[in-house]
Amino acid sequence: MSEVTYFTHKGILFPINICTRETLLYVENEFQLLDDDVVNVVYPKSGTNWMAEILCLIHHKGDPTWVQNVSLWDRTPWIETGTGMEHALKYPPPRLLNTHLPIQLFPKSILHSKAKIIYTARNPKDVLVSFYHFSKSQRYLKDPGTVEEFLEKFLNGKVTSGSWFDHVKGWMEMKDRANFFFITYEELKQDLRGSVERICHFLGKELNSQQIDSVVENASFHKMKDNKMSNLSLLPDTLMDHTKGKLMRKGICGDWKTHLTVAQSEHFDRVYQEKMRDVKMTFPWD
Ligand code: PPS
Repeated sequence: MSEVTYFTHKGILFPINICTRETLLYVENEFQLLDDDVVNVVYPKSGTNWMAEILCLIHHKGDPTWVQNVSLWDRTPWIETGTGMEHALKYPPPRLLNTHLPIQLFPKSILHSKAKIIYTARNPKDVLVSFYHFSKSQRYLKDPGTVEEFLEKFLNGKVTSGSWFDHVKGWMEMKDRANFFFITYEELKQDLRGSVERICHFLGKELNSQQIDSVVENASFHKMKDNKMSNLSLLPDTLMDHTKGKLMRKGICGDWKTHLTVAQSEHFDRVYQEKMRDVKMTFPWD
């Protein structure tokens, strides 16, 4: 296996094995968002696949046939990757698209599109822990080293998709737009049904009570963990070493408490307060 390498595009790290500068420039400057697109925007390890599954189930009014038979990456192409973009361009509308891009690299066509954006954020300490574990299994991500080493990289934005702080702050500039919906992983965990109802309302989708029940049931951690179309177990061995980790790891809030020392957590808090001091919002983890 060749050594994992990243390249820097406009200050953000991307894995060389799955992204190219050409695709990133194409996505930013040429890719046309359509008015009926729904874009799932998420910093890595914050609930991307979960929200994608929810959106797919809503799209089919709770019928799980699609999510049980078509892989998640075919249902919701990851637009900043070469294969994801190829797939997005062939996708019959209405499209469901995924991205981890920070706002400054997002398609400029959003400025004149009514495409709907759903942004999911998660407690960054849990993101860090999830990212740390996932990095061990993904062949296109560098080995994270120790928790201490990865913590420093994470706090300094020296991880793929860049700084968590910049990502969240950048996207929060959209929060008052009618075509933007903000939710947290913690809200999904606390009240999945209520969250699904709010998402349906935002999307203008009317699902009856049984259909909502089916979305909730089929997007549960256990259903997704057992669904090979959603749990990444079908990812080729060239991309993922399945012996070293799983996408559906724990799916809980607060796992950081079992990984970070008191000193690491306090250090994290200091950096968080400094970097987020100009943000006039409160989050469930504050
Ligand atoms: S990725 O690889 O960046 O796209 O990862 P992402 O999907 O954003 O995040 C993976 C984490 O989300 C958890 N997950 C879920 N939690 C609860 N319920 C459901 N249905 C669910 N689906 C995915 C997954 O377990 C990862 O979190 P950790 O903490 O590692 O378990």
